[in-house]
Amino acid sequence: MITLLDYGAGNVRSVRNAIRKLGLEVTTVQNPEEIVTAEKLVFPGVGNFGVVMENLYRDGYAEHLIRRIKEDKPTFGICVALQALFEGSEESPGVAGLGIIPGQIKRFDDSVMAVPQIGWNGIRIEKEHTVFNGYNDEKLYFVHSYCAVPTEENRDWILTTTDYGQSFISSVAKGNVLATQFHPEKSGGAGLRLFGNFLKGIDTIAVGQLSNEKYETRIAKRIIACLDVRSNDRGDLVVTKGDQYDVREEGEVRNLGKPVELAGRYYEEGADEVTFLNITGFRDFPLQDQPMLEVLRKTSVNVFVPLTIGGGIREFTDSEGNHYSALDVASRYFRSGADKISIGSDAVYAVEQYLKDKQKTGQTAIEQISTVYGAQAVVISVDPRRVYVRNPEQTLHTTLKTKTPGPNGEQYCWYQCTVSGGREGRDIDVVQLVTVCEKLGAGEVLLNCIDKDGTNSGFDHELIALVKKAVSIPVIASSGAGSAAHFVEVFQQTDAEAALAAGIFHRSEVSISEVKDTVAKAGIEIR
Ligand code: 1PR
Repeated sequence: MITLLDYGAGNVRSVRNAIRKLGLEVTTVQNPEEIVTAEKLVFPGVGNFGVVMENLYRDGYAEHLIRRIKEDKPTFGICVALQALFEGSEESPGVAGLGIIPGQIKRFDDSVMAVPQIGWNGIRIEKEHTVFNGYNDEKLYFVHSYCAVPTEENRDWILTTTDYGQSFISSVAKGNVLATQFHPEKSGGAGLRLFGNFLKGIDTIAVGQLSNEKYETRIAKRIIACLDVRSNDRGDLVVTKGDQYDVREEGEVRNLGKPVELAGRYYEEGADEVTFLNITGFRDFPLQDQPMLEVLRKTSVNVFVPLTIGGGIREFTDSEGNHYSALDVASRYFRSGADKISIGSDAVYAVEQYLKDKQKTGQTAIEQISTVYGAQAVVISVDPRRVYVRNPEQTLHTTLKTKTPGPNGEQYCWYQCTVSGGREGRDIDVVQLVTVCEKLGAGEVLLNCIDKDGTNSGFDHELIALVKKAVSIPVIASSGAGSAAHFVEVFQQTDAEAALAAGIFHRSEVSISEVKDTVAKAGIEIR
C-alpha cells in the first residue's frame, strides 16, 4: 500500500494512476500523523515553491515530513518536492523550505537556454542505487524553471545530475529517501520502471551503472500529437481536423476518431506529449457537461507522458449566476489529469488590456494560473494569420520580409492574432502577443499558423524564427506538417523546442515513430 500526500498540488491524478499501473494500491493522507506512520509515502509537488510550502505549513504537513525523513522512512518526492527538501528558493524569497538538504534553489539562466526547461533530458548517475535496476540511459521528463545546484555541502545527497545550460541536481537520495526533479509518472515506460523499483522495493543486486564523468546530457526536441476535439452534429465528441481551421467537409464536422483511443495510440507510438484542444471551448463553457474532463481522466489512466488541454480556459458565469475564475477552470483540468493548460482567445484579450493600461493587473488568467501552478503549466496557443503589405511603413506592426510573397507580389507580412478559433482578427501582432504573455507569466508558446494549418506544406519557418527571437520561453512549432522531413527542416532551420502535428498522424500518413527515426537520423537529439 502506497500513501500519497495530496495537498492540492497540480496533477496528482497522474501520480495515482502510475502507482496503480504498477499494480500497487494507493491511499491518500487524511491527517498529518499518517505522514509519519505510512509504510511508503509519495510526495508530489507541482507549481510554485512558495505555494507548495504554504500548503505544507497550513495543513501541518511540514513538521511531519521533516520527522519522517529524519527517521529514514521510505519516501519518494517528485519535482517541487525535491526542491522543498532544500533551505529555500529564489522563486519565493523569504519562504523556508524543509531545510533537510543544504542549499538554495536557483533559477535557470534564460540567456543560455529557454526557461522553463520543458522536455526529455538524460541523467548522469553519480552514485549506485537499486532504483536504476533495468535503467537503460533513457531520457526522462522535466518541467521546471528552478533547480538545485550541486555543492560540497549537499554532495552526499546527490544521486544524479543533468545538464541544461549548467549542471543541476536531477535527483537526490539518502537511505530510504529519494526525490527526483523529473517526473517518473510522466516519463513513459522508463519512468514507471524507476518508480516501480522504488515503490515495490525490489530486492536486487543489480544496481544502475555509474555514468562516465564526461557524459553530457542533452534535452530532446519534442514531437507532439495534437487532437482538436469538438462535438459533431450528432453530439458525439470526436477528434476533428480543419483545413486552415475549417473542420467541415460537405457540411459535416470531419470525424477522425475518438479522443481517448487516439491519444493511447500516439503514446504507444512514442509521442513525447499529447495536446487536446477543445476547439469550440471559446463559445461553450467546458465545465458545463464536462466531456473534456472525462477525456482527460480516461486518457491519464494509460498515457504516461505530459497532457496539455486547451480551449475555454477563462472566467465564466453560468446561467444560475455561479462564477468560475479561470483559475477554478484550470484547477479542474489539472485535477483531472492535465499537466499544462493552454490559453488562446483569453490571452489575446489580456494582452490588449495590458497594452492599453501599460501595467499588470494580477487578474488575468495567465497571471492567476501561473502564480499558483507555475509558468511551466501555462501555454499560450496562438492562432496567427499572415497580413501582406507592400512595405513595412504601411503598418505599425512588426513585419518580416518573406520568401513567400503575397497574392499581389507583396514582399512583407505581419502576423495578425485571432480569437474564437481564427474567426475574428484583432489589431495585435504575434510579437506583441508573445512578449506580453511571457511578461504575464506564460511558460510556453504553442505557435499555430492559420495559413499553414492542414496544408501538409511544411511549417512556417519565418513565423517560428520571429517568435523564437522575441521570447525566452520554449516554442512549439505547429501547423503544416506533411512529412517526416518537415520535422527535420523545422529543427534545422529554427530553434523551436518542439514540433506538433495533427492531420498526418490522424490520417496515419506518417507515424510518430517514423518521424522520430527520421529526425534522429538527421543527427537531432530525440527521445
Ligand atoms: O480560444 O482559449 O478557447 O482556445 C481554443 C483553441 O482551439 C485554440 O488553441 C485554437 O488554436 C484551437 N482551435 C479553435 N478552432 C480551431 C479550428 O481548427 N477550427 N484548432 C482550432 C486549432 C490548430 C492546431 C492544429 C495544427 C496542426 N488547430 O492545433 O492541430 O495546426 O495541424 P496540421 O498538422 O494538421 O497542419 P480558446
